[in-house]
Amino acid sequence: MLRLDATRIVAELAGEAPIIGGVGNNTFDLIPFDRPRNFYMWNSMGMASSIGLGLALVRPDLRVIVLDGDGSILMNLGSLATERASGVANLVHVIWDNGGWEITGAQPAGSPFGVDLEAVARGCGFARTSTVDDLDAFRRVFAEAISDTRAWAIVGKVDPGDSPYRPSKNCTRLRDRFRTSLEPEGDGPG
Ligand SMILES: Cc1ncc(C[n+]2csc(CCOP(=O)(O)OP(=O)(O)O)c2C)c(N)n1
Repeated sequence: MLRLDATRIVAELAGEAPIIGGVGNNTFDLIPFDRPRNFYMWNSMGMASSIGLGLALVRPDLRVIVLDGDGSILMNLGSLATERASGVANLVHVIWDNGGWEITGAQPAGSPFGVDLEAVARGCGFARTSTVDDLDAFRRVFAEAISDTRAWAIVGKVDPGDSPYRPSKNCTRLRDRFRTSLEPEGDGPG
């Protein structure tokens, strides 16, 4: 499964849900599906889950999507436990598993050594989890997750390969556009 194709499915099904992109490729492949409610995180490896959790807790009226990387969640593994401990219900945490840190030279990490991130999420208390490795299965599972009322963790097995896309490096503008899009009646400056 190509991460870009799976990200397209997320964008198609997201509706009003804000999407938090994780470091590097996880954000970069969101760029073709640009919208004010996409948050493009630069460099803060591992923090997409924490940003998504904070947003989900203050905005229980929205489902919040996190697009994470396997290498990133390994760096902030405790955030899976924090998500459950918080009682959050409106979070859909997608983890793209390409077997390591692709963008810094494809150093292997996690699944090539037997790490099962879905099992980790389950062990942290997620009641709704799935691991999928093709687009049809991903579409089915993601559609269920986005329309559910419980928190989900989905591990999407994706092929190696870096994204060619890049967001602006004006982080202040990215933040402000995202914030404005979440204000009542706000759709952001576009
Ligand atoms: C604290 C920290 N360490 C290292 C990096 C460098 N870095 C940026 S992206 C990345 C790999 C992220 O892996 P993953 O989330 O699995 O995405 P992938 O590159 O595999 O698509 C690394 C090591 C960083 N940005 N921050």
